[in-house]
Amino acid sequence: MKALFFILIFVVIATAIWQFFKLLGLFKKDQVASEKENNINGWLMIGLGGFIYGLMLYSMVQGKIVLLPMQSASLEGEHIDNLFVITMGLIFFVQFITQFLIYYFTFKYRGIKGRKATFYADSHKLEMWWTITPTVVLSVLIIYGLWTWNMVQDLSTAENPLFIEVYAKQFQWEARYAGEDNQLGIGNVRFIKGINTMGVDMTDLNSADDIPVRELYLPKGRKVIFRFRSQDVLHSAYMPHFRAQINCVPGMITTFGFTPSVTTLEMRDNEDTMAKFDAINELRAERGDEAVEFDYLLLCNKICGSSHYNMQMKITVVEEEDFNNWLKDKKTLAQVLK
Ligand SMILES: [Cu+2]
Repeated sequence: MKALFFILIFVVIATAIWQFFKLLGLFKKDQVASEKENNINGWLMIGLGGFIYGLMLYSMVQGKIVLLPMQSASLEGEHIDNLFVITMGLIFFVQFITQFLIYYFTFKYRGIKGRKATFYADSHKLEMWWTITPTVVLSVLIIYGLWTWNMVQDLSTAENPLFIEVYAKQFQWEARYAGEDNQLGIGNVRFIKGINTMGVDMTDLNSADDIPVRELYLPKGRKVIFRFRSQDVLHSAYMPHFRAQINCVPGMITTFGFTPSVTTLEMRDNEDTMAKFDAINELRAERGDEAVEFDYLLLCNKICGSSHYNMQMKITVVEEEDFNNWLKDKKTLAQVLK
């Protein structure tokens, strides 16, 4: 397969070089393309247009199973989905028309004997419209995007939010809950020592009751405010089902918040999710891998080194009561580090 790929690339490059020298020859001999050549090129453009549209439809059908579940698992994610659908819908609409015009006009105005190009200097009216229309449309999109982002990132108005710190390192995630006081103690890479792997400052009074964990449980319906740190290089905390992503930057704290709205069990009952998961499990079966069950995931979305692909943490969304039960027998940092 690889060899075939290299041969194909070689053939394409060789053809390009051959065509280039042929073009140089045309200049010398002052040649003009024949009627037949013009027609071939015109029809080839129509063929290319058909191929592009075909490819587009094929990708839409084939790519369906790798898309996320349609239902956002967080309240804020619904706004991000709206933004995404509107933006993509608009792009789709515009490209559909533009593509058609590009291929059709190249065909329609191909070289024909006796036909001359019209000299058309400029039209202020036309230029005004094709400047104003995209400006207005793009401004509306940008303002809508900023409004959505500001609303999603407005973490100050949340009532009784849950605070969680997520710590990124090559190549795993660690996390801690803020504990009883709901305040996270200070963390800094300089405090990393022995099993204090998140570098929590234990002289900070807020640190003692923090609860270190290796997987995340989130309560449905309560705002969760994450703060992210990184130990070594740039990572990106990506929780696709909640439509959340933000960089984890060494020496810096970034934040993101969302309200989980669908429990893991509810998502497993969702038909759309299951249809996608069945398709994925079929592919896994073909490769001899065992079937997996749907789970929310925290993934790294910045290529951060050789095991980047495997940097993930399971997230389980449960009802508030189950969440409290899960958290209550976890050891605090003071108990772990004692
Ligand atoms: Cu990473």
